[in-house]
Amino acid sequence: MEKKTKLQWLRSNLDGNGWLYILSLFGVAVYSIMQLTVPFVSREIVDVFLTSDDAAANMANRRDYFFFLIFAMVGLTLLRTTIVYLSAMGCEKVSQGALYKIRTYLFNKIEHQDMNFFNTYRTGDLMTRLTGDLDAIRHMIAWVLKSCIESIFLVGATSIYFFIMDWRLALAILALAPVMLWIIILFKNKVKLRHRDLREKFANLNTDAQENISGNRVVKAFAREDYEIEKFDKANVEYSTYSKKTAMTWLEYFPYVQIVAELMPIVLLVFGGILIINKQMTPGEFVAFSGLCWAIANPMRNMGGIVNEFQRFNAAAAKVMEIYYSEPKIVDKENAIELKERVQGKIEFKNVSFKYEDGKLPVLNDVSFTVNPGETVAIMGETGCGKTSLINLIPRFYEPTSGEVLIDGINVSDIKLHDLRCSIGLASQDVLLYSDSIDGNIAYGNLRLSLEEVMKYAKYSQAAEFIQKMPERYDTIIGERGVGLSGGQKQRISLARALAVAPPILILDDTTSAVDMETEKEIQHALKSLDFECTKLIIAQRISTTKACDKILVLKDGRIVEEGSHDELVAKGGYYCSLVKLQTGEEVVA
Ligand code: DGT
Ligand code: MG
Repeated sequence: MEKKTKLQWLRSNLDGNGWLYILSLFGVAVYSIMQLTVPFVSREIVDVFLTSDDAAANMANRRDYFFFLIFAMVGLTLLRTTIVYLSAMGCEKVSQGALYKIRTYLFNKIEHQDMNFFNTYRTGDLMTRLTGDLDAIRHMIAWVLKSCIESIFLVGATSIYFFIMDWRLALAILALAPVMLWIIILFKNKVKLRHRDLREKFANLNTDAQENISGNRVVKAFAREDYEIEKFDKANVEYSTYSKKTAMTWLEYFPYVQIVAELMPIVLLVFGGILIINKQMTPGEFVAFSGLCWAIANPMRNMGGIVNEFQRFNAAAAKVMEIYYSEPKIVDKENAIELKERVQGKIEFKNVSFKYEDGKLPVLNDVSFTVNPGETVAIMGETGCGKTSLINLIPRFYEPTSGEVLIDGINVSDIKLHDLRCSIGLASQDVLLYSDSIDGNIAYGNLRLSLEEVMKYAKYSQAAEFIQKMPERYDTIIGERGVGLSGGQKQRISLARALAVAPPILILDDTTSAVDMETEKEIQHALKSLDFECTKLIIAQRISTTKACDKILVLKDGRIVEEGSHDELVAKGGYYCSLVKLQTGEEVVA
């Protein structure tokens, strides 16, 4: 995708409301210029009906004109108010539309990112991009650009009007503008970096809060509340101090802006006075000048706020655009193969090596093995030897550094990601259940499932019994992150969820580690009599699980060091054999 500047990017996201926005900003320009109409009409009233030599005669003879001016003043004010209202409504509508569009797009982008993305970005930071940063962008459309146009047109129109009335006085007043502009530029440069840092501090604060809330159980377990409060307070103080510092930046410059603004009426009084004394200017013109002095001074004063918001937008847009233009590395190839029929379930690893992008050492080294359709294969090995990393390569959560992973003889990187992942039922090591009903959690991968079917899968995973005892059975809502269920219960629901898609390939990552031996035995038994064909790859630590498998792979430091059936490996007398002895208590092998 072609990369755009921040403003171009903003324009491209106006979501079909581009013309409404242009019209609204045109309205802003019009009502800004119209601010001059009241002083213009007042000047005419003062000149013709109050101060001229024949004011009394004019009032008597040109009464109609007098009333016309009064009505014009009222009418124009009403018209201006209407335009102000409509323009503000227009800008608000456009900004909300753009906010909705960008937010939807960003969420979509995040949903389709690969694992590396989630390893890189912290949740709190992503949340900041989806909330605070997006609000700064909405504010840009609804207020900042509008105020900018307002100021430019008001100053522009007033300057022209001043020049028409008296170029000498206009020049004297406007001579102060470049000074003001210079101060604003100095401020802009300084506040730019402050906003970037402030935004970072805010993201840190959000990350701290998010990690703490989701990790509240660990905090409680270690009674670390005070420590966490102190840590959060530190981040909070830092953000608050920086916020103040950023706000104060304008106050550093404001006195100078104020001095320049205050100089305007003085210049007007001195120069205007001289011109009136010399009869080079009418009192009406002087009234118009002094009545409009604010139209130059105020926008200049407001420029500080506008520049401030501009820089906030800059910092936020940079963060949002980073996600907006980010592309996942793991995507469908151009001519990716669609899996039209259910796969047979053959899995092959051919000389696969793998290293995490941010990791230093390779996790898998030249791993080769084959699992035939319908087979059950166990993967064993010490903690950290690379079991989870290995199975993560099958659904393409990561790509091998070298070698190939194949399903039914097709390289997984050639298969459409959606079809590939729909062919795999995965119960991962870290169980995450949604704050939804048990029914909803089990049917997550297949929402068309009837309650009867959900119950069938719950039976396979030995979850049916405890679910029946729950207050609302399958309608019971599971608390956040599965609070309210035991570890083993969560694992069984996660297993039911993986089974519920009736996948041709089932991958279980230590799924029964928290389940008692008796229940585990029943699960093993149930897995043998599933009512659909499926190849099973099971990571397990217990011999009771691996014993009946067709094949067992033993991993050590990312290499397969033993491969064979239970009996073959016992006969071999290696790591597996020592594990058997250790777990059955026959003999401890050193
Ligand atoms: P387990 O579950 O404790 O029995 O261990 P395994 O065998 O499932 O180990 P695994 O595959 O999770 O980790 C293998 C190595 O890779 C280990 O040294 C930790 C490292 N590792 C795991 N996940 C990541 C990751 O996301 N990024 C990086 N850089 N390293 C990782
Ligand atoms: Mg693991």
